[in-house]
Amino acid sequence: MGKAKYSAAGLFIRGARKKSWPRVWRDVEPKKSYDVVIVGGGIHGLATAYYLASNHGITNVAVVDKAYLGSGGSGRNTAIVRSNYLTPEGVAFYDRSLDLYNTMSTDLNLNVMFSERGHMTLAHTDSALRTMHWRAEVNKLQGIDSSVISPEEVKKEAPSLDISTNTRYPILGALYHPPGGTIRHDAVVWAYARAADSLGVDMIQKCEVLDIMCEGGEGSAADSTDGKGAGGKVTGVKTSLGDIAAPVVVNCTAGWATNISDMAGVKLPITTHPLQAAVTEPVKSFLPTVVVSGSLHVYVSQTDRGELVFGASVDPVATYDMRGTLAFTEELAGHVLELMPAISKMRLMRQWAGLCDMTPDYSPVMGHTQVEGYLVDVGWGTYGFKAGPVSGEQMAAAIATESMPELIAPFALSRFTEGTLVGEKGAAAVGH
Ligand code: PYC
Repeated sequence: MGKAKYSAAGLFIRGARKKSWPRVWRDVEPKKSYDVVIVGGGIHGLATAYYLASNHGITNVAVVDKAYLGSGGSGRNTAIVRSNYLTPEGVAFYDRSLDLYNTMSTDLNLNVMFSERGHMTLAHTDSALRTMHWRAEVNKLQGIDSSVISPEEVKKEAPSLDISTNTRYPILGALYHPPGGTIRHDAVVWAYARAADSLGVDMIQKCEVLDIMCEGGEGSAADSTDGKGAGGKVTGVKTSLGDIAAPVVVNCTAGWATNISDMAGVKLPITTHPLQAAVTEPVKSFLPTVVVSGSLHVYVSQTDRGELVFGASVDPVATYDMRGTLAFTEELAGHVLELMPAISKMRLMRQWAGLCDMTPDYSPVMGHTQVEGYLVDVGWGTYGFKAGPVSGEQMAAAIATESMPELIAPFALSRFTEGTLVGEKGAAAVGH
């Protein structure tokens, strides 16, 4: 039998002796110019860079991040994937992402631990049940495996749930979506970063964008109605590591999407709210599926290590503050115990928050803008992780072909002035 590259003892000795680990991607200084600069080193930015290089042969690309790769929403989400949305546009888009996630481990040669364990959204009221039926019908028409199931079937999928009728929020049924599940989110960051690096993309960490350089703009770009070019043309970015020239700059940030976009003179209809999450101590596996309760503002899944990962609604106040609050912990505990009274003795180990950029219709803003060469992939609200692969694939196509691919055309910024919103609030995991 061949010798493993790293035995457990070898790993320990390497750690103890502080031997240097081989780098998974290069540590580079920024060049003076690139064909494309991507702002934001999360899954969206890295995926865009990877698909630019792999699908379109555009490799003179830099991804810049003011912190480290995956330090924003990519490392803070609750790792849930699904495609059971409410609009045909949303379903088609997120389903393509699920396809890409399905083959990612082999495509990128790194195990992203996709656990296709099913996703169940509980209905506690007649109106919630009606929305679940609506979603199931939209889903089925698009060929998505999604249906409404009874409380008894809910119990079969998740035996720890209390389906008795004498509770404050009895379970009346659920939208069940077998292709949904969880994925190791850090692994997705590493997989895209390593693959992009191997194709020649530069990833530059601790490089903060201070301004977006443009030329030829007239008045305010936000006033323009006919789109591209009215606000001028991008020429590059000013960063904490110096100026970088580029004819194309892509905003793939979350949390700071509006601040970055303001630098290009493109106003976005986004407010930023923190979303808190928490994790328990590990216990023996007992929750085989992802469970979501909109009315109780909670979603939960059990990791392969046995911890329960919980998320909730976004905090009600727009802020960039990412401190955890006691109010969140208390509400979460109360709601979780209504669903699963048996876990009352489990200890919560950690809580954290990420920033969610909320748009008026709960759909993202993607594609070209009024400023030539300035593109956005922003406004992900609470859906960013699910959409990472398809966003990267489609944004890369938008850049390479200078057009709007069909899958993302509905998410153009112009929909807010044209009145063609893509309303996905009804598909949010929990009420926000
Ligand atoms: O929409 O499924 C969802 C979700 C899970 C966590 C945040 N959003």
